[in-house]
Amino acid sequence: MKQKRILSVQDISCFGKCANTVALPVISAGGAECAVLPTALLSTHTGGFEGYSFLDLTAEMHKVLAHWLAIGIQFDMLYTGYFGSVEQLSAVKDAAPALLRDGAITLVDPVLGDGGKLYSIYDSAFVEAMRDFVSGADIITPNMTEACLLTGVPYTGDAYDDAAVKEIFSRLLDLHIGTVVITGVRFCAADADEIGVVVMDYKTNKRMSLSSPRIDAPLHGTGDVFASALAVYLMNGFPLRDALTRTIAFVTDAIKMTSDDLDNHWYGVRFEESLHRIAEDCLKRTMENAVIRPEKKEKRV
Ligand code: PXL
Repeated sequence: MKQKRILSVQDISCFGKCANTVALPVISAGGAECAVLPTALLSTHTGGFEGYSFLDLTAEMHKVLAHWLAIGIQFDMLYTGYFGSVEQLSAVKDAAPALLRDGAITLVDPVLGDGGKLYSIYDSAFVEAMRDFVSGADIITPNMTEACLLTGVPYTGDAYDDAAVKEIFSRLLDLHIGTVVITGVRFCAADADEIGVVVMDYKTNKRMSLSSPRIDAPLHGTGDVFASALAVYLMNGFPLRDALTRTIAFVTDAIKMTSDDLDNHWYGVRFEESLHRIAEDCLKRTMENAVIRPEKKEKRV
């Protein structure tokens, strides 16, 4: 069977575990090939380290894309995260049609902010450009802050708010997105404190929520671990609900591991020891598909 190939467009934070340093191992564990188009090079991520270095890679991105287009490299999925500028968004949007194989999936994690605040490197023009960038995507994975920034719905916290979620889904309708997965939503009740996702599948016009008990460990990069796992589960052909359930189980496992070691591991998710879940799930699915559908001979590309 032909191996799937994913392009991950986000930064390389050399230390700290987020963006591409998470996407590479998580996607590889799921058996897909992961290529990277780095948007910036940072000494560490921006979530808690003082004095980090930052190299904007916009100029280099143009060169990498031009080279790939010239030699005809193509992908089965475009997966994007942290961008450094509006120019980077347009460069990727313009190149996407030629970079993607027929039937390719576009997964956009519209990194903009958290806790109700826009990250300080961004401004309203960037938010507007991100709104344009997410239009037409197959799946997007904003947190509650990002969903509010994309739609102009006032942010009232991460706790599930039915009216706000309804308004967000209604305002995103015009953007022709396949599925919106709002991440990091808290479901609190007298006897429960859960965290999970609220999903709108515009193709079927169905909504669903999935959650698991919340572990109190606010960790930078959790969204990247989540989006990378979801990307590779979808790439392996898991249906949406199944992919989300397995992604949540993986992230929960990794956060549990981290929270037991928070003094040492305050800067990111200790996900490595949970990668076997993704590897096992994806290998099993590949084997099942191989048994059900004997492989046709593929042309060499
Ligand atoms: O987790 C998203 C992310 C990725 N990369 C960098 C970031 C952030 C969020 O703050 O700062 C450099």
